[in-house]
Amino acid sequence: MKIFFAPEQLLHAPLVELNRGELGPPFEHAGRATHIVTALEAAAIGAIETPRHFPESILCRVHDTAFVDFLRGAHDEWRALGRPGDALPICWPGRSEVTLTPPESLDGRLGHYSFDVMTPITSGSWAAVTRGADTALAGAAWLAGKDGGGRSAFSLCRPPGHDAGRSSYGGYCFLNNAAIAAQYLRDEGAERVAILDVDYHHGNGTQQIFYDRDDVLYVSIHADPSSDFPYFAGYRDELGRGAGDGFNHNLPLPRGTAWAAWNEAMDAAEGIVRRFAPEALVVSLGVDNFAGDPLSHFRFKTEDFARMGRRVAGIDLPTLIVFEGGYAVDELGNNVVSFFSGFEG
Ligand code: SP5
Ligand code: ZN
Repeated sequence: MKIFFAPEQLLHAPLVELNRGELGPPFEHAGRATHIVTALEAAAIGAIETPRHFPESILCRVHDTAFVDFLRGAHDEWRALGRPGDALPICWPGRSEVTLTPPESLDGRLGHYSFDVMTPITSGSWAAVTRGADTALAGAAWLAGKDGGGRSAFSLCRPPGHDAGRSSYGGYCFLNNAAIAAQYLRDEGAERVAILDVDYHHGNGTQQIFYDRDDVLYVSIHADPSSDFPYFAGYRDELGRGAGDGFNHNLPLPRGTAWAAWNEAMDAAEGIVRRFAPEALVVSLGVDNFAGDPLSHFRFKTEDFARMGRRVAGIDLPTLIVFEGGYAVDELGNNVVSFFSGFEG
């Protein structure tokens, strides 16, 4: 397996996360990535390559330029105001007072661009997330035959990306790595690209970015948003809009779901992907379906990720796997290695 990982991704290091009304240690931390790197090396899944740098303008193929500018400067602005620690939002527009214009105040813009309080902007966030995008792009370039090339790659991205929208961040995500990679594959000549999202959570950002389009299919299997984050998107009746009508598919499952029921949803997802006849597949891989995950409520065992990997390989397309969520830190490496043992097996 061709694996890409940029160590600068460790520079995003949130100090705290608000959980159940208390500030505690963040669930999304750099140790997630280092555990996976160690496990991939020990299992000899493949050599880990540092991605090259891609032009920043590529980010704006799926993200709003003003949003990208905001992310780049937000923590410097925060410090210039004499504030300590991480940049966090304090208020959001109410439903009746939505404005499309970002306010001048930094606090106004933090509320304008974010959708939750659990995604702090830290001093190293910009370096980390741009190198995360490079990590995804290097995998896409590998599939496109730009830098050598092959039929599959793993982009070990961290922090994750699938909750980040065209001009919104949240769910621990800032730049949408999978969307950036899918758009790159389109720009390099793939007529149709499918994104299959198997993270426990719905990828509301990816859905939003491609919601009006018929050239990038989004299919997601995830926890029912009526019980789980991101709560406000990921329902079965969200099927796309305009030209994109019929090119977005959500397969929500109840808490407690184990392999068998998930596997049945995967039958449906695979059918949707196959009917679309894409030239490439981007997989948003979260391993937060794991029974021991502290944020999640599915019942996957470590060996179920090998089954998941085998199902993904069975779709039989050029496939880029982009890492998303998974918070049971001590088991993350085993679960990712299990996925690749099935994918390559
Ligand atoms: C990429 C990804 O996996 N994003 C998901 C972000 C989920 N945010 C956490 C939701 C809040 C869960 N409540 C915590 C319960 C802890 N016992
Ligand atoms: Zn997740």
